[in-house]
Amino acid sequence: MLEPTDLTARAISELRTRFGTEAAVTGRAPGRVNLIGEHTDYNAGLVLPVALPHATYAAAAPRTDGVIRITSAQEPEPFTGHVDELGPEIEGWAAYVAGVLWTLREAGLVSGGLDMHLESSVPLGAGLSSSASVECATAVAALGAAGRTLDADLQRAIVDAGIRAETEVADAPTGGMDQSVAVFAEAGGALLIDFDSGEHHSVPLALGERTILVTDTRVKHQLTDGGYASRRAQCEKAAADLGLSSLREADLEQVETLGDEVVRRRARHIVTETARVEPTVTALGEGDWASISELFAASHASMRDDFEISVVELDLAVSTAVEAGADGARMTGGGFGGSIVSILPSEAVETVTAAIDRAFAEAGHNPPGHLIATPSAGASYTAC
Ligand code: GAF
Repeated sequence: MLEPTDLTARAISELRTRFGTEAAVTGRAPGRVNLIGEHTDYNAGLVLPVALPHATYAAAAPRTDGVIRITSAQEPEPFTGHVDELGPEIEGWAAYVAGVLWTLREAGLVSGGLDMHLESSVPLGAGLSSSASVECATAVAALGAAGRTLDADLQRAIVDAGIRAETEVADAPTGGMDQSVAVFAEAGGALLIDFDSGEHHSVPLALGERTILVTDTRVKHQLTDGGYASRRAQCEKAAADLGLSSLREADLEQVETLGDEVVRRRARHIVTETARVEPTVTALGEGDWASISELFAASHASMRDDFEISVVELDLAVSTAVEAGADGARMTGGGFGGSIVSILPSEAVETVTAAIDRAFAEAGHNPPGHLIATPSAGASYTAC
């Protein structure tokens, strides 16, 4: 099991070792697992993610000379720059950290330099939003170091800064779900976000003796490698062909009139997936596991067949989880690798994880990783 270790103390001591600096503030922002509503965010649709207990931790100290120095436990090269010289051309991993400092500076929210060190327990490339957790941990720590109070306006600004860093600096044309849940999630609930109205609220989960299990297939996924962007472009084409501003306004009858067969299937996924989100909220609130089983199965089939973002490892993990006793299982996140999410009786966790491990070994796949997704809180900072 991949444990959600609190890495605050390590971030503080690494900041001291690497820079000789005492932390003024520590920030934390979680990864996420999406329960349902996949690729619907950039189609003005609904999503239902949960914040993981696994998070990125940032320790930071402000500097008066404008210099920015950032290190990460997961990256060999430090980033060094000056706050007045940040721009959208920042490359590599620094796009997610220095990129956010640039977008925060553009928004007039930070103006000084800082030293920062990052640690993370969110698995990388697992479709669990490690990038957004890095962006939001960086932002919340930088804003804390700048003496800002984390109110609703500042939370919104962090989400926007993270989205801009990801889309304009890292060149990943993502939709905003990951940054929104990294900031707005409340412990114990899932976050229902409507990307048409911009509203979000925490919804209760009647989990009782049920567990949310995440299985990382260890097939690395990238949001910058073209597959994600091509799905987004096909959705935009479908909406344009139908004369709509987004697929949120489309119904199935309209979708079936689309001439291009591939574009039609992509649009069908978005319309059916959006329609599955509210019934999932109801079923989770009532502990209606039979409905979860059907909704998750339909969602996975739609991503596999209509949206074509699944891979054999994801399909195997899903079918094995269900055969071994999960109520429901589906791939989660951007796809082309990454993780599945299952909901299952807590007493079945060992049986299900062992069955997936065995199935992967028999198929010759790399061993998967498992974690328990206890619904956690969004980003915050603490003064040292
Ligand atoms: C990735 C993106 F970053 C999100 O915006 C979302 O589109 C998701 O894939 C798919 O639901 O995590």
